[in-house]
Amino acid sequence: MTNLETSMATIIEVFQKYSEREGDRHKLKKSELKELLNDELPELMTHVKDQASLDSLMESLDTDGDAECDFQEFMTFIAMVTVCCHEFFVHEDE
Ligand SMILES: [Ca+2]
Ligand SMILES: [Ca+2]
Repeated sequence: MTNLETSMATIIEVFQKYSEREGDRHKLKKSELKELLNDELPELMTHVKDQASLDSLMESLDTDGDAECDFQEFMTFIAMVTVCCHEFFVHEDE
């Protein structure tokens, strides 16, 4: 597989690893989302310290309002975070 293909497969794998822990196997409930962020994005989680920040993050990700984060909602989040990372590197070069 190419690097990009591997990256896409990895994102799916990571999502599933957490989404299948409880309740709906294909969606992240808030506690699963929290575990995913803690374990996989610890750097980002230093900015989401309290429950209120996690609540509002979940709320902003949950566009269909079912109180869970499905794969599409998760991808929107990953895309957003990745774009922010990219911008950081773009400005680094200036
Ligand atoms: Ca789940
Ligand atoms: Ca949702």
